[in-house]
This record gives sequence, C-alpha cells and structure tokens, in this order.
Amino acid sequence: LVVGSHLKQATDLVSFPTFPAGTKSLLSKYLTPEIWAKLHDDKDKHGYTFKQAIFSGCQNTDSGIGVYAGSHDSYTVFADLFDKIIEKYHGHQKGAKHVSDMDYSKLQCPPFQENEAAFIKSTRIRVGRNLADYPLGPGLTKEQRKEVEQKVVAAVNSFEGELAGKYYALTSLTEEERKQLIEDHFLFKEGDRFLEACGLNREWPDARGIFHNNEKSFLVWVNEEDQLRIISMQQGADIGAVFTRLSKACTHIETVAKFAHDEHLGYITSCPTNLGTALRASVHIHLPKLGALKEEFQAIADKFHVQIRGIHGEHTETDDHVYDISNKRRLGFSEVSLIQDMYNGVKAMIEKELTL
Ligand code: ADP
Ligand code: CIR
Repeated sequence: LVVGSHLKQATDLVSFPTFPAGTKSLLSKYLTPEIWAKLHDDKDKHGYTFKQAIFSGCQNTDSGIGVYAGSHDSYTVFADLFDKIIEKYHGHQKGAKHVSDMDYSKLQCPPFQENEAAFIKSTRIRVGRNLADYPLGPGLTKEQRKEVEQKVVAAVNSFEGELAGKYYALTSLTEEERKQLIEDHFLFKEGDRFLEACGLNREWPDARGIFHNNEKSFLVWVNEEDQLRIISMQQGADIGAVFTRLSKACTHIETVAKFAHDEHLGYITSCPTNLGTALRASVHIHLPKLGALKEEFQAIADKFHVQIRGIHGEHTETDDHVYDISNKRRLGFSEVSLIQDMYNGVKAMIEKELTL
C-alpha cells in the first residue's frame, strides 16, 4: 500500500505501508515488514491501535518523525518501532535512565552583552506534562478529556503570587481574542494536520483552553498536543528569569498533580520528540546575515544541538530573518543542560552574525 494524503483514516492501512520516494521520516526508516507483521493488529491497554500510532506519518509523508503515542503504554506495546525512533532522535538507548534537574541556580548563562541581546526579541521555555491516570491526548475519550481539563484547571488555580491567573476555555474566547493571542505567540494554533491525523484534534475546541497570569509571562495550555504545556516567556533575553519562573511553577504543580513519568523516558508525551524533559527553550532572534547563509546557519545549529524554526510555530517559515532557535534534544539530558545547549547555540550564532 503506497501511503500519502489520499488516506482518510488509520483503518485504511490494510497492508504494509510503503512510502513515496523522498520520504525522510523516522517512521519510514524504521517500519519494517517484520515490525508491521508483528504489530499491525495490536493496541495499547487503552485501545489505541498501532495503526493510529503510525497514521500521522503515513498520511503526512513530509513528517520528520511520523508517530504518536496514545498512552504511556504505547511506548511499551509498540516498543519495537518506538525504541528505534527514540534512539535515533535523542541518542537515548534502551535501558538508559533519564534524570531531571530544574535547579535554576545551576544555569551557566551569563547575561548577553548589550550588542548581543539586541538581536533577541523574546525568550520562552515550555515543558509538556500529562496526567498519570489517563491516556495521552490521542487516546482520550471526550469524557476523559473533560475530566483532564477539570483537574488541570483545579491545579492551575492553586498558583499564587506572580503565577496566579485565570483559565479561559477556548469556547469562551471570541474569534478576535483567539486570533490576537495566536498572533502574539501566546496561544496554540488550530488545525495542525499532524495532530489531526493521530486523533489529537477530535471534538475540537471542546475541553481545550489557556490559563495565563496578568502579564502573560506564565501560561498553561490545556489539552493541546499534551494535556499541559507549562510556559514561561517574556520580551528580551533574560533566560535566567524565564527559567526561574518555570522551575518554580513546575515545583509547585508537582505538589498538586501526578504526571505520567518513568525512569527511562522521563515525562511521557504524545510525541516521542518531547519525551524526557519535554522542554523546549527558545529565543526569537533576528539574524539577517547568518540567516541568508543557509548552510553555515544549519551547521552551527547542528553543532550545538539546536533547531531552527519559523516564528509562527513548528512547520512555519520565517519572515524578515527572525528565527526561533531552541534545544533539539529533550531526553537523557537535564533541563539545565538543555537550556545550556540553547544558550550556547544562540551565543555562537550571534558571534557569527557579528563577523558578517
Ligand atoms: P511548542 O509549543 O512546541 O514550543 P511551537 O513552535 O508551535 O511550539 O510554538 C508555539 C508558539 O510559541 C508559537 O506562537 C511561537 O511563535 C511561540 N514561541 C515560541 N518560542 C517563542 C519565543 N522565544 N518568543 C515568543 N514566542 C515564542
Ligand atoms: C512530524 O513528524 O514532523 C510531526 N509529527 C512533528 C514531530 C516533531 N515535533 C517536534 O519536534 N516537537
């Protein structure tokens, strides 16, 4: 069966998927006839099927990865495929342990010089979390998703001081408010075709929403790709302040909610790229000269394990040479060291920009 956008649903995968020439996803690389033969009729303990897990990469053959987990159990039941993808993306081998460290006092990120900081527009760090007692977003029922929303809202309403804020159900926002929040980089977009294909957009916008404090420097997305995306962000280049706020928020929320987690994979997320820390630390940075030198730009990114994205979210192109630079790895390294990756990569990019 040659896969592609003509496929409508996971059950259309009636035989071994073959990928069109040029497909680069890790799914296409590691899905062998043997793995297909063994797993194609299997499901995890919440009923999420192997076909559902691989459907996003089968329908969207431009995927980088191509798979999603329906629950923590998917990572066990579909391990023949997922382990290979995890090892390739993160360099994290079977049996390796993931150790967390959110101690902001360990960060070695001296403030950027004024001429360096001038390139950086804003800084954001997010982590993903999912409740331990439920399947992940792709495997939730409508009722479970509602329960997750209620539990998360109760948890976020317990934040105090600078972190205190208000929850806005997506359905309570006007179209104008919603668009403005997206444009200002505070809210997730709708209709991502990768998430659509794995079942994450079912019953949209029901039980989705956003919590934020007054300054919009601390936000929690509810029931998007992960059940919680905990976000700290602000204008400028003060990585230390952004991480300190996030770290305090995470410490607090662990006292009121129990998250899906294990010693090998760290925090469990629906996309295997986010496992471990589920942390993405990014800056929006203006690099007009380096940005024009695609190969050199990518070489620095590769050297420092950072990823270049457009500034309107993943899979977007950039305008005016403003880029989103973030840590690429998430698993097998501590939060502190991944923020260090981002800092080192950004520092190197600015140094290069200044020589051009
Ligand atoms: P993720 O939630 O996985 O980090 P996206 O790349 O989809 O994913 O980004 C989500 C939103 O966060 C987008 O609107 C994006 O512009 C915004 N964003 C990401 N990094 C920054 C940053 N450093 N400053 C401001 N906005 C940011
Ligand atoms: C893909 O495979 O391209 C999409 N499913 C997105 C995966 C990458 N996500 C990420 O880096 N956070």
